[in-house]
Amino acid sequence: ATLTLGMAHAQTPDLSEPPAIDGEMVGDHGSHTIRMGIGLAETSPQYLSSQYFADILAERSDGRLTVNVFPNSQLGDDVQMMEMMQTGTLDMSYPSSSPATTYVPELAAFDLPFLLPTREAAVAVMNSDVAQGMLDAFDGSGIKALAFSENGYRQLSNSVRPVETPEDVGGLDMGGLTIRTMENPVHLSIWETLGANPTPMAFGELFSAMEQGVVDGQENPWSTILTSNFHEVQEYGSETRHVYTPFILMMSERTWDDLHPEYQELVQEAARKSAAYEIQLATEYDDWARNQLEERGMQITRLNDEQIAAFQEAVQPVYDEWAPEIGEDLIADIREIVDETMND
Ligand code: TF8
Repeated sequence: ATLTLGMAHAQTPDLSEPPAIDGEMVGDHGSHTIRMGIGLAETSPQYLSSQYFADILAERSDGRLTVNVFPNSQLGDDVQMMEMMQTGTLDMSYPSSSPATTYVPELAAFDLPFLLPTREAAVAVMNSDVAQGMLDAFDGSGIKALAFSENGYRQLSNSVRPVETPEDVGGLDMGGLTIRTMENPVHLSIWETLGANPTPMAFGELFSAMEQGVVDGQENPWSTILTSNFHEVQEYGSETRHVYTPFILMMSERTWDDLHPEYQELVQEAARKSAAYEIQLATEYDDWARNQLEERGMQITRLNDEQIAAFQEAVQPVYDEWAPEIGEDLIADIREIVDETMND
């Protein structure tokens, strides 16, 4: 039992329980079974908060609204599952904002490196009217975007060498690292600018690509690296925190339109509550997962302010290239929200 308990504990920190489910029962407007596909493992904040979302719906509808959550990218990757929601063959998913820029280009603001210096600033932006405008911009696309939550600060990992500086990425005479990126043009630009060879790839293919040496490295939050067991094929980690990526909780518009308005209100309320809980879990996971990765033998380089500044300076051309495309005003609005949180 101890070993089992130990093994179970190995993949999750002592996480906060979700808030008690309160609120009125909704009326009887028929029964619905909702299929939801997500990318990450059952130990991830993404999965645990999705189960809380399901529990809220079940409890407040007296069991008439059932959500079945399928983890580990088993129903497809982020891009495929968004297409499946558009055509109505999947009811819900929880992709990163980065591959969703094909639907709402303004989301690419979140892919600008080092734009959100603290989690407080990132949460303030995700809770802002600017962010709500991005969610509303999905209307009519076949996807109803319900809420932002935290995928998190992205960290670089690789199987070749420790990375402390941009030169370690580009390799100079050693040749640039081949880094898997999400399917997002700003991320491609970041790693090209750093002298790497960026390779866009679906998350579900990443583990075997690293295992076979098709790519040298990838970048994701520590909790994803741990819960997806990337440490088994990645020796080196660098605490770059180069991008803060949100998740977006989404429902097919076909599924949404089939729901009675009272059910729609409950779905929206449950989305906001489960997204807030997900951010809490992601926060509790972050440093703990990094420490767990070190305990499992990953050599993690923490970067000091000067080393981070060197990366910030090295990726400035990404802003020069993408700010006009994304919108200087939008970026200014986001920076204003960030500044307000930093001045408190
Ligand atoms: C990535 C993303 C993914 C998440 C997950 C599939 O690197 O960070 O880990 O979107 O839901 O592709």
